[in-house]
Amino acid sequence: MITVALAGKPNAGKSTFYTAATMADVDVANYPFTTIDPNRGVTYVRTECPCLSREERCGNENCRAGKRYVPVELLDVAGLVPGAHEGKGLGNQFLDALTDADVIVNVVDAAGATNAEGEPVEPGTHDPLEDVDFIEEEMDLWLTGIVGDNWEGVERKSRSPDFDIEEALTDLLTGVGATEADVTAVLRDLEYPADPIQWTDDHREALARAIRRRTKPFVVVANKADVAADGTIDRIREGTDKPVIPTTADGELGLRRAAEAGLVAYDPGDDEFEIIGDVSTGQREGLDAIRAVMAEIGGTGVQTALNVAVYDVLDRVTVYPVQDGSKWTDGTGTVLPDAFLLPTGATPPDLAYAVHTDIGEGYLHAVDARSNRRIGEDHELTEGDVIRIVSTN
Ligand SMILES: Nc1nc2c(ncn2[C@@H]2O[C@H](COP(=O)(O)OP(=O)(O)OP(=O)(O)O)[C@@H](O)[C@H]2O)c(=O)[nH]1
Ligand SMILES: [Mg+2]
Repeated sequence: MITVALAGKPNAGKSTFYTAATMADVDVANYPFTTIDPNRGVTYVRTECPCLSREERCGNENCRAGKRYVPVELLDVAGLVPGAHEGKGLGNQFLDALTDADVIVNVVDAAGATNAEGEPVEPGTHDPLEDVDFIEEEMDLWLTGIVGDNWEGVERKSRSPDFDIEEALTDLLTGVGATEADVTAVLRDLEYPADPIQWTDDHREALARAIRRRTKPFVVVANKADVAADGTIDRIREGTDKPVIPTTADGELGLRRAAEAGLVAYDPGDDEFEIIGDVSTGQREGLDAIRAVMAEIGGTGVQTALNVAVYDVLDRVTVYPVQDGSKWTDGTGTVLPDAFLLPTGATPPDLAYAVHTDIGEGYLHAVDARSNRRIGEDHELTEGDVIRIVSTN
C-alpha cells in the first residue's frame, strides 16, 4: 500500500488531519509535541468509480454512489523543529519514522499562530513561509547523516574485485525506500570519484539530497485556512515550487463527526454538505462557519491534499482487476472488488504482478473489460481501467 506521511512543525494540525482522514482517535492539543509515538492508519484517495458508466452503482463497500475510495496508509509523526537532524526538539528518531513514506504532506500552520517550535503566539506574528522549507532541509541533512554513518561499509566493499558502486549504494539506501533504479538515476546526474575512499562530505551530501528529492516528494498543506490572514496562502504558493493545498483539518474533522452522528450529508472530498439532522443553534453556527471556509477554499482541502499527493505527485492511476469481464466481479460475485494504484505507464503484466506474483508469472494476456477487447502487453493502463487478466495460475 502507498504510505503518505504527515510531517511539519509541532502544533500545525497533523494529528487533526490524521484523525479526520482516518477517524481514529488520537491526541490533539494546542501545545507542541502532543504526538510522540507515530500513528499509523488507513485513509483513502477519492476517484470516480467505473460503475458510473453502467446502469447500476456497484455497491462495493468503498463506493458511495459512484465516489470510489481507494485505501492508502497514513502516518502521523511527532512535530519536527529546525535542527531535528542533530537531535533538537524530540530528536531525529522522528525523522526515522518517515523512512517508509512514499510521499510527504508538509503541514504548515497558515494562521501563523505558533512559532518555529510550535508554541502558541499571537496570531499573525509568525510568518508561515518560514515553516515551508525546513522539513525538506532536515530530511536532507538526516539522510546525509545516514550516508556518512554507513560509508565505511561502502569503502570496505570497494576492496572486493567485483565491487559495483550502484549495488553498494542501493544496499545502503534501500532502508530509506530507494531502489536500484533510483540510485542509477541519481548517479547519472552526479559527478563523483569512482573510488568511494575519495568521496568527500560534499559528494555524500549531494547524493543524499538527490535521493531524498527522488524518493520523498512533497506537497504542502496550508492548514488552519479558516483563521489564516488574507493573502497568506498566496504568499505560501509564491514561496515554493511544491503544490500548495489550503485546508481546514479541524473543519473536516467536524464534518466527519457530524456525518457519523447523522447530522449532515457529506462524503469526504465533497465541496459542500447538507444539514439533515436536528442540530442545536451552536452546531448550526459551527457548521455555517465551516461552510463559509469551504466555499472560499473549495471544500475542506483534506481529500484534495491526499489526492494531489497520490495522483499528481506520485503520478498514479486507479486500475480495477476483475475475473468476470462482463459482470466486473471476482470469484465470489463482488463487483469491482479491488482497486490498485499503479504508477502511470504501468502495463497489464504490471497489474498482474500487483495482484499476485503467481498471476504475474502465469500471465497470458489481458482484456479491457469496458470494451471487451484484448490489450497488448505494452498497453499503458489509464485511470479507471477495468481489466480481466488471463493467467495460467
Ligand atoms: N483553527 C484551526 N485550528 C486547527 C486546525 N487544525 C488543527 N487545529 C488546532 O491546532 C492545534 C494543534 O493540533 P494537533 O493536530 O494536535 O497538531 P500536531 O501538528 O499534531 O501537533 P504535535 O503532535 O504537537 O506535533 C489543536 O488545538 C487543533 O485543534 C484547523 O484547521 N483550524
Ligand atoms: Mg500530533
